Amino acid sequence: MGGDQRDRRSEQLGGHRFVGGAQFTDLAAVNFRKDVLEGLARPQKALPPKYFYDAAGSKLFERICRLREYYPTRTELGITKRHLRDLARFAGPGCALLEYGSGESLKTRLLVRVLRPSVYMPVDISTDALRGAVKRLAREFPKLGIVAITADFSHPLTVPAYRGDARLVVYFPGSTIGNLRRDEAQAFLKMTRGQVGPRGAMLVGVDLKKDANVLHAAYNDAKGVTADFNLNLLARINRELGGDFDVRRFGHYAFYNPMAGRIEMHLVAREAHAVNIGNYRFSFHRGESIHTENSYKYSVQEFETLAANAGFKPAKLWTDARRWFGVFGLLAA
Ligand code: AVJ
Repeated sequence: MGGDQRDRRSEQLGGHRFVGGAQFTDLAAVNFRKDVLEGLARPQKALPPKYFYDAAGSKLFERICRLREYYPTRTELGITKRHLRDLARFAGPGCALLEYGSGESLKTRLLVRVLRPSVYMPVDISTDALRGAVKRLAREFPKLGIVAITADFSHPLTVPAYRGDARLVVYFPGSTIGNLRRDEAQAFLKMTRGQVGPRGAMLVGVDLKKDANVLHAAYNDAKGVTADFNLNLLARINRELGGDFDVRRFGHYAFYNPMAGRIEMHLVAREAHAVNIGNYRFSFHRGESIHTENSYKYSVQEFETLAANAGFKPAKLWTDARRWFGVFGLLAA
């Protein structure tokens, strides 16, 4: 490809394109490009995990959730089924239910059936995942008002004014909060506390600390689905930003860091080489990693302290017999 052609191609792929003499800008694509270029320029190369979830990544994540080794989804679903009435009572019938990172929304369908919220507002970074989930939900609950929002929960969101004076309850299942550092998680809880107001509440699913071997297996499954999920991030950069990553030159590496209390996922270069993204070039040493995800694990005590510091009263805890996963019921303090 000539230099000229490549420049034009990277311009189109960077989130801007020219159609009929007008410039069209896709802000999500612009942000993706900016975050990737910034992340790969750091001494410890890093990519934000929110970019895992394009259509292919969302499918791979759904496969992860069904893996024998990946206990969180199954465990949280079990807790939710077992305590459905109690969870609904805690949220209060007729509440406005705002869900972050709704994804497939299997647990939500169960909760909605019993809770009967006045309005359901799912927020997800993946429009594809959101569309699928909303379609199923609308079919099952034809009278339920649904306001779906494509957004990234790391930035404050203005809650749509559709809820009247219904109590606002934020539902944040799936241990998605684990992707945030502890300080970010506290800031997120504080922001949510501000959103729900003095009568509001929050239901949040949190993966709990446990035997490191159980954690290790969950992020190093035998079928390699987690590896494919991790590597898809590079393939996505190739597809959407015109990168030339050779995914075979990277290996999936995940481990539990007990000091930090988190699983870390990395993509490790198998050999020294360079990668181009548009006009940018990034070189890798043999064994150099891109840090792609943190998944923080909490003790019950740690999470309750975090919630209390954010202005919530930790009022309820639903958990499984092994205490592997916790669903915390938080009330505005
Ligand atoms: C969606 C963030 C909860 O941390 O377990 C699964 C993502 N990464 N396997 C997690 C994930 C690798 C997942 N969360």
